[in-house]
Amino acid sequence: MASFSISAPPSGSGFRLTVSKCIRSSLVYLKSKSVHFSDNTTLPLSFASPSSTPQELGIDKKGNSRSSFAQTAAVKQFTGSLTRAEGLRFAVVVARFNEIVTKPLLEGALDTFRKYSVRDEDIDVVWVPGSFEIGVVAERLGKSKKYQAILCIGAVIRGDTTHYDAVANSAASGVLSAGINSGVPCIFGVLTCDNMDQALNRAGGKSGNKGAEAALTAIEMASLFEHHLVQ
Ligand code: INI
Repeated sequence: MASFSISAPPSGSGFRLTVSKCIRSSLVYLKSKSVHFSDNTTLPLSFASPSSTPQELGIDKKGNSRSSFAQTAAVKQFTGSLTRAEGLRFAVVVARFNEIVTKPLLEGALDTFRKYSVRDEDIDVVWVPGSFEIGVVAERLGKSKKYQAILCIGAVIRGDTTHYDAVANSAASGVLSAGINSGVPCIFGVLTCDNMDQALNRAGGKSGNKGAEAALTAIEMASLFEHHLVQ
């Protein structure tokens, strides 16, 4: 715990307060208290809030701050929950291009929604020709305000032409714009891979299923917006 010591300077005209262990955060709020000395003088002092434990301040047993942002009881923190998904509505926009990859990504996403108590009737799936078309549809769905999050699924696989970069970049900026313009979280579940092997590995193969992971992100963001942020 941080400790303080007080000593009278030679002149007796004031006191010096020494913080013997350093609290690095400037977010430690001080409250008034007083200290009594053997010569009957009383010095009003300021300390951290009495309820501020080292843990609350993010300080470990050696007195070091865990992060540069010490937490205080006064700071509210919000995070979406994965356990309050029932009743949330989702749209999934999925590209038909490279369907051998996007279908298992979609299945992974739907399995995850079910596992986290999202009802089938609260999920709409919209198919589009390729990843390039995802953004415009996601934005329309977002603006409908029927859904708490839009999950976007596609697979862009590098070929011999620069088409890959154009499609991959357009898909990413399209999904980003859709979220910003509609005010509804639009989740980027579009794989951008060097080859088909890599893509299949990420669609239920040895690297997991990125569709399932993106569905978790969708639930967390939907919950954050629905339960904590003013629409
Ligand atoms: N669409 C994809 O989703 N993935 C790709 O890898 C891809 N490549 O490589 O061409 C692709 N192209 C189609 C594109 O998304 C559009 O549907 C098309 O350009 C028409 O606008």
